[in-house]
Amino acid sequence: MERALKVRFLEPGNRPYRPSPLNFFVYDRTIRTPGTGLITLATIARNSGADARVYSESISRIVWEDVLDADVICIGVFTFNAERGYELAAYVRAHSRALVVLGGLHASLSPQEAAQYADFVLLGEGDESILDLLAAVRARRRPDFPGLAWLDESGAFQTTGPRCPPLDISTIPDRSLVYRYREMAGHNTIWPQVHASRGCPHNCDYCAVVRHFGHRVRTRPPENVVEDIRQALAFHERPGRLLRVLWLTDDNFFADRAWAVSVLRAIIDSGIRCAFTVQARFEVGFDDEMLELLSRAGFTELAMGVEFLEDESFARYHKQSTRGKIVESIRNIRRHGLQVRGLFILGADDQEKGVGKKLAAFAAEQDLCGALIQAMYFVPGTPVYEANKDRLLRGGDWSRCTGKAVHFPQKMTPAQLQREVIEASAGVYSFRRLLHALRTRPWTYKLLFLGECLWQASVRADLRAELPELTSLTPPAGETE
Ligand code: B12
Ligand code: SF4
Repeated sequence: MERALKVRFLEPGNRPYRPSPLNFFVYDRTIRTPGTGLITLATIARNSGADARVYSESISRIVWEDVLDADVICIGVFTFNAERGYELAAYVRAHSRALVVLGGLHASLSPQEAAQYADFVLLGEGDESILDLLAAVRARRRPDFPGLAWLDESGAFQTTGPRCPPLDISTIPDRSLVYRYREMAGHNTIWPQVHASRGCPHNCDYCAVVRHFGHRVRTRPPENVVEDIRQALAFHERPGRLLRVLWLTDDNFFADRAWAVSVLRAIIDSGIRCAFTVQARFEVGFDDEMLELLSRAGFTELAMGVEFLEDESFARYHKQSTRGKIVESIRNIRRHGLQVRGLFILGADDQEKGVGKKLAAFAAEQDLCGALIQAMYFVPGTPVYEANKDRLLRGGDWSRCTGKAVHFPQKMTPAQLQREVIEASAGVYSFRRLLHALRTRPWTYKLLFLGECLWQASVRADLRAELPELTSLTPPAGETE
């Protein structure tokens, strides 16, 4: 009998995995939740008869003895882990005879760059193309289907062009395919995640997600989503877990309203009990029926893409929001008993010194339960990249795209921008706000806020350590500070 095709999937870390006491309270330093995308692809490969396994540097080291004799090695990269992904690809090419394939958001948006490190880049979502790839390898044919990119013998870039996004996205990721995931699943900083829809009808200038997944919203059947939720929760049920939580990781869960309602009803009917969180735009705050359903389904929090504080920035980056609408929306969401977390971007062209303090004041005024604060980053393929590609630090060191300053903004230096991120974080996660959270919030949110204070202290320490180096940078030619 012919041996099954051996396929190994690698998820690079921004920083590779390292056991550390920090892992117990800092969610993204040396451990993180493995992404569901690559696990979905491994599940599809396994279902097609391949011997498939995933190594995620979010939770373990890579066992090279198992990887290097594979037939195909697939590496998935976002921007923040692209440098490490290329490093892994180069290592594999030097030490293995496997076909090396790169894919994921960053590789798809920067195929010329990624093609230098792999035999092939697979563009877009891989749910269907992975099967075409494995079929070609099994038949010992050269892959030839839409959505491929590579460098030919002369080093010239070749591509078969983009590929239509898959319509059937209902494969439930088999998390047991990830090496050591089960052992790590008890960490409170690792959250069960389910991705229930893809695509967003909006067009914000800084958003790479919409360039990768497209404007057409594609959804999974509600009962399929519920089954995934059930499996994700069961998989993470481990001794030591303090919180029964789940993150619906969709970028715009409410984009297809009728579908969102049917998913929430299906969750309610299933009797599943856990604290859910999901990302949301401000519009949901004006939809009382939806907010009612969210509460009944067990949602405790909405993570809102607030992004900016000024109406000039919303207009400049084509984010269809205003500060007034956001404030009104947050008030109504709070009236329904849900917490609101703010997702913010600093470094817009209109922003200047002092914006960090303003952000912290906004979080206090709106009583946000937490915040993710990031300096703007610039992914090839986005309008902000085109407008700023000559203003990037170090010609685009992708590994810094974790919230650090990566460009020369119009009205600040990179060091000043990084200081504003530090100020904002220190203000949102101040001692006063901690006391307020301990006094007023439900116990889950007391615990979360405490954990997030520790996490943000570690983020600020990293940002501060870079300030002397950032201060020494000179602005692009023709500009003075
Ligand atoms: C869940 C999530 C997390 C989780 C898990 C991350 C993970 N490992 O995936 C956690 C909480 C850990 C996380 C952390 C961060 N995240 Co995050 N996260 C997400 C989120 C919301 C969903 C990811 C997901 O499940 N996607 C759905 C699946 C189906 O898509 P996928 O993984 O891309 O996989 C598909 C395709 O891309 C393709 N594919 C993928 N790999 C491969 C490989 C091959 C070979 C092939 C053929 C195809 C292929 O096929 C897959 C199936 O269709 C995304 C937004 C998004 N929509 O992706 C942001 C996102 C990935 N995060 C982002 C960021 C910035 C971060 C942080 C830096 C935030 C911060 N400041 O701390 C950190 C980084 C942590 C670190 N230091 O390493 C950005 C990345 C931007 C970029 N250009 O890289 C995103 C895109 C959000 C955004 N709005 O911009 N994140
Ligand atoms: S609404 Fe969110 S997901 Fe949609 S384009 Fe804007 S930032 Fe991207």
